[in-house]
Amino acid sequence: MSRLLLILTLLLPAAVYAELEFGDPWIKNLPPAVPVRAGYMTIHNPETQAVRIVSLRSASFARVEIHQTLMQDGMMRMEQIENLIIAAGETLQLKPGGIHLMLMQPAQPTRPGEVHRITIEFDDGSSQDLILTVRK
Ligand SMILES: [Cu+2]
Repeated sequence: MSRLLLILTLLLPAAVYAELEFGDPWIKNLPPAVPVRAGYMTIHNPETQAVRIVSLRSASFARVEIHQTLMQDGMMRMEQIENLIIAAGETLQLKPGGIHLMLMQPAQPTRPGEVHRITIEFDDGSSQDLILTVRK
């Protein structure tokens, strides 16, 4: 009996730890000549503890980063957020002109209607998958 319990425990996915809720995750489509895409959504942390995102990856893009858009001396520029912390109960808006996912070098030209999977990795070693839909 205890052996069975141990096996069951080992089979549990690590992603059980942090379960973020994603609202309306989407990617803004751009012509094939443009080497990056931006991803937007709301992220809600329903847990009683803060979660820290340390990296993102996708088979669809060479690199995935979290960026923040800043105005500096009247110029728009983007800065990478290395560790995005979402407080307990917090809902974060990723939107044009603010925080966004930066999806670099698509493996294939993106098309409206298709979906892409991104894996989010947390500081405790767990991960969670996210599906984004490409829109015009
Ligand atoms: Cu960016």
